[in-house]
Amino acid sequence: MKRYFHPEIETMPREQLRELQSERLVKQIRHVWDNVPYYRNKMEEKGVTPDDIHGVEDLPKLPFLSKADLRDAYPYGLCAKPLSECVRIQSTSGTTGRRVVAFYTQHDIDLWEDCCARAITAVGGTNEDVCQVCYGYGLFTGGPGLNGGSHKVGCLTLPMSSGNTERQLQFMTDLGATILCCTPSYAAYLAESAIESGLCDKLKLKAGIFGAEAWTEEMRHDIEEKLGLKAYDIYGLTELSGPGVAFECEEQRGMHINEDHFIAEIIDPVTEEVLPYGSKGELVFTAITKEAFPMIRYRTRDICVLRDEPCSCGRTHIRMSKPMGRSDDMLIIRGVNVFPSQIETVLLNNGMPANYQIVVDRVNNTDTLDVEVEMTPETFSDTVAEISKRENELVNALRAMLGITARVHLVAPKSIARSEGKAVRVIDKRKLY
Ligand code: DLL
Repeated sequence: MKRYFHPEIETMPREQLRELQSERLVKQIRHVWDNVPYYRNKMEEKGVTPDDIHGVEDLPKLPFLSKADLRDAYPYGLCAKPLSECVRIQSTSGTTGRRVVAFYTQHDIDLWEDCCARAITAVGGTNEDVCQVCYGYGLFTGGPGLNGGSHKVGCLTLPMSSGNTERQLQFMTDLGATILCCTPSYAAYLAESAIESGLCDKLKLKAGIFGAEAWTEEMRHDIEEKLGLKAYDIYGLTELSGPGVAFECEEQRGMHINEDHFIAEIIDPVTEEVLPYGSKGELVFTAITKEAFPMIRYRTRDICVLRDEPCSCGRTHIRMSKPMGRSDDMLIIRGVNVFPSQIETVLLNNGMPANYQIVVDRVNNTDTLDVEVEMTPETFSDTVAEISKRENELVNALRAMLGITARVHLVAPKSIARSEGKAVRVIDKRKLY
């Protein structure tokens, strides 16, 4: 069976890989300097020019890039190719105010799909497989990325997109899907639905490629048992192309980073000092092959550990642990990126006081979002009908801002516990990290 999609690259001796990275980095820095004034300004501020960059060892000389920079430069400010050469955009699963828009040339899409093809091959995928992709298609990168990878491997691809569970199960059983790609929470939901409908013995699934949100080892075992497959993790973010930045192999112990395309560093999120492999810190990536949206030292805000110990699968690329949290306050709820500050904005814009609490939980493998808001003494005397009308207005306003539905509970004044230090705005009961 084919074990690697790109054997020479995936098993390349580390020294040679570093040389390749250095060569690509030098070229990439010249590319952004010449084509993106935003990068040039940031580099000039730090007193560094392309002449100072000779290889990977010079990476720490370069300035970091953050989500704030992306917002600053929105929409075209970080695009490094003329629009006539760009063929696609994708965007984060966030919201209006905070959306990240990433640009791709055809070459960028090709390399991204290669990364996803490596992930599919690593779980045993070949042209004999039927690959059901139930990540969302459209602006979200999950569907298009895995779809492209599946084509490259030669699988029969079922471009299902998300939702419509009954139809998913029908195609899965009728067409004999062998590989399932979706978020881990949707995989768990599909498993439960398959059990309820008595379809489990009709399933032919052998592997699942699950990512885009945090999930635990317990969840992995549960999904594996219920769907009768091996469940593999996959990591990525829109800014860097999408899924396939890193993926798990048969060892299922950490995700190999596609290091010929992405150089990974771990930093202390406060001091910004680069930490050695094995330390826990914030993951920073430099994309060394992307043409339209290069990303130099991009701070992902994901906290994790990098390990360079050899892997029994034969791949030489380093592995990252599952993300263990974030160094900002972003929540991922039903696959959508949500910042507590957005919820606060909606509440304040709708005349509510800033006394609120956000409660996130996972019930029957689906994330729930509850927002408790204190009423003012004046509104507290309203009738039940008026209060419920108010709650519905807030539900609609939150949906417009976040793109997902929250339950809103108006509660009595002063009923939310006050904190002596920082207010506890978010209670995340999911225990994912
Ligand atoms: O979630 C891309 C993706 C699609 C990855 C499909 C895997 C599968 P964004 O919407 O930009 O892109 O969200 C990126 O999601 O910074 C992490 O915080 C989180 N994330 C992604 N993969 C994982 C994972 C896609 N395997 C943000 N485990 C990232 C935990 C993940 N968190």
